[in-house]
Amino acid sequence: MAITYEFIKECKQTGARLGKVHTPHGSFDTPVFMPVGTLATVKTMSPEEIKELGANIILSNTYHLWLRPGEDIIEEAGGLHKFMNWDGSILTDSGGFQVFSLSDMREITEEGVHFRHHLSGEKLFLSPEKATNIQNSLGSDIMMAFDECPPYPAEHEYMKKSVERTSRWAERCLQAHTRPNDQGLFGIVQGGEFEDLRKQSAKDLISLDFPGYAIGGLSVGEPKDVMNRVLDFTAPLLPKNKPRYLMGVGSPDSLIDGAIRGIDMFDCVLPTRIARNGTCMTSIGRLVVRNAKYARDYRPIDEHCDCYTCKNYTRAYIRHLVKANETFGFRLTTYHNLYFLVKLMGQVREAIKNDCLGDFREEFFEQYGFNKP
Ligand code: PRF
Ligand code: ZN
Repeated sequence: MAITYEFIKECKQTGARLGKVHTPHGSFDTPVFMPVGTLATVKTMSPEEIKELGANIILSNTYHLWLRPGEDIIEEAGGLHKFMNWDGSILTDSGGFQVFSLSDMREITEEGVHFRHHLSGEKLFLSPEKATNIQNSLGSDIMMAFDECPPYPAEHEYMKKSVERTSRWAERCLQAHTRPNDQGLFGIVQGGEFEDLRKQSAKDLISLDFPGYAIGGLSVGEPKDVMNRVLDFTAPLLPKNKPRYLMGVGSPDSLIDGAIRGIDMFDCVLPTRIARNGTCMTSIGRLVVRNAKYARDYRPIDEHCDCYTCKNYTRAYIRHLVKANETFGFRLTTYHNLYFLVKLMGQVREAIKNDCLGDFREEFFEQYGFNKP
């Protein structure tokens, strides 16, 4: 099997899982945060910098790479790893979610999704087979099944039809998959906020025996307590000997609360996206470095951070760069935010090892300001 999960231990205080995932491009410790490199680059960062800040797996997108430069070019270059000079692990999302969040005028049929390109207006079609073929051409270590992620809130009746179709699509993805020996295909559990549908979705997908499972359809506008409640009843449905991935979640509080509910993998554009408008994650909450109050502040972004940015540059300097739209400013804030989340996950793993993730959560939330009413 291309992807294997090594379970190490459970935190006695919370039930969070410590583990390791092995892929053809190396291993990573879990729970893990995966930086997002949509267009075969983590915006502003070199692969060497991504490695240096501690990430061993990144995420990229089928939808975007299919539209440009086209998967044929990437395949011809020797695959996505070689194309972008990244020798760590890569997970590609299937395009399912991007079609629903980015494109115009969608029509969903049993066969797949017809839609128009959000910029050019060009007519496009994506199906389970097509999404799988593209990911086989890209050569990612972990591929995702082509799913439907309905908006929140959705009616139970619609969601049931959608979940059943997503299960049939998952089977078609498995059938179309040509490289099961060096690429692992994960199934995606949908079902919105409905316990019966999450159960049905998990059961359908587990019977297909994927090497890993994702929970999709969350962080789509629902309140945090709804997400946590859905995780409470969904994560325990999944096999203990396979990795569990919560898609599109990356705020520090949700990473900790997800790990506590048994999630092993996370990704999100949040740290890199907010970095590019000058917002930094710190141990005491978000810092908007653009603010006038930092104009003469010669301290680092985060006084408790030992990243390259914080060791060498001040808030005043970074504020100046960001306000002047200087690329180097965005590189510095991006580096810091990714370092912050990668380090946070290291702390989460250490707390699981020591059976004290509940205590760590309390302390972190207190510091970060989440406990304020
Ligand atoms: N499905 C897929 N990708 C996703 C999601 C999903 O439901 C989400 C939901 N937060 C993010 N990315 N394929
Ligand atoms: Zn830093």
